[in-house]
Amino acid sequence: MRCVTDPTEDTPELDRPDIDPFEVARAAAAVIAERSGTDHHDIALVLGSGWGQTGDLVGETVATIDNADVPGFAAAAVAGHCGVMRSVTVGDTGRRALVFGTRTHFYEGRGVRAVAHGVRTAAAAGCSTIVLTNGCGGLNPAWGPGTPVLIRDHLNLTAASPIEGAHFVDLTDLYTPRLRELAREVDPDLDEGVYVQFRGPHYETPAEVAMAKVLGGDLVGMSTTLEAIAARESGLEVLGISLVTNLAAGISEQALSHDEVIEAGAAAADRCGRLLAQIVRRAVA
Ligand code: 8IG
Repeated sequence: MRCVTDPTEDTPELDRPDIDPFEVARAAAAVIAERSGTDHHDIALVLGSGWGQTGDLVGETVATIDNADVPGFAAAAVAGHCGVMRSVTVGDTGRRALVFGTRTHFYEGRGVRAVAHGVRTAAAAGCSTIVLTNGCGGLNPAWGPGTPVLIRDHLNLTAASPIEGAHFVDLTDLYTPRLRELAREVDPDLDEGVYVQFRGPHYETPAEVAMAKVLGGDLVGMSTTLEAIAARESGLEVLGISLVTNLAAGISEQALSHDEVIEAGAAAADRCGRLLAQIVRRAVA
């Protein structure tokens, strides 16, 4: 595995002004096509915290590709662990899913292009739908650790956008209503909420969580909104699902025990895995 990249390289490739991020995404898609034996993927999944194992139920893995082998995915800023992406069959539908085992977070400091690169690569690989998952804090005390929640809308508090130039993308139905309905057909108990992306990497103060609540937020995390915006810019339909792994700061009277979170996470893996597999199957049907 060529996962360790050169930390002395001071400008991450994607960030250079002479680079076209969409061209790098096309180059990435070409590598994926070569390694996976198909130039067309139908749906992409980004697996966030707590979702790592859930991709396995989608179908058979046809190819596993080191991120470091794919243009734009090798991080100059972060040495070491790099993750993989997989090409997976979707049940017996004949469709193919591109499953990203990791994502680049805005707080990593590699810039918005690196954050959006997976999404743009998915679009270049032919995907028309992307499922963005994450682990997050919950503001609703009824959502215990291990509760999956559909993202209905978001508040992007990063003060950044993945879009460059005067390109005014409509975000009215960013999280496609049809895909949310489909998810609720699979699991009628799924609640919906507004996801608030903070820059991180620190968690929120209780006052910031209270602010998020006043603003209409239900979930707090450090990912997803910039990716969702980039996805819409690229013409993808977006489904967002959060896994509440902890109550947000100040919501619970006491800090949750780690054991409780682990337990809830393990119990949720099964539900989330089946949920994701069935959603993906229906989404490509
Ligand atoms: I897991 O409580 C997870 N990720 N911002 N706040 C933010 N991100 C998170 C949290 C949380 N829990």
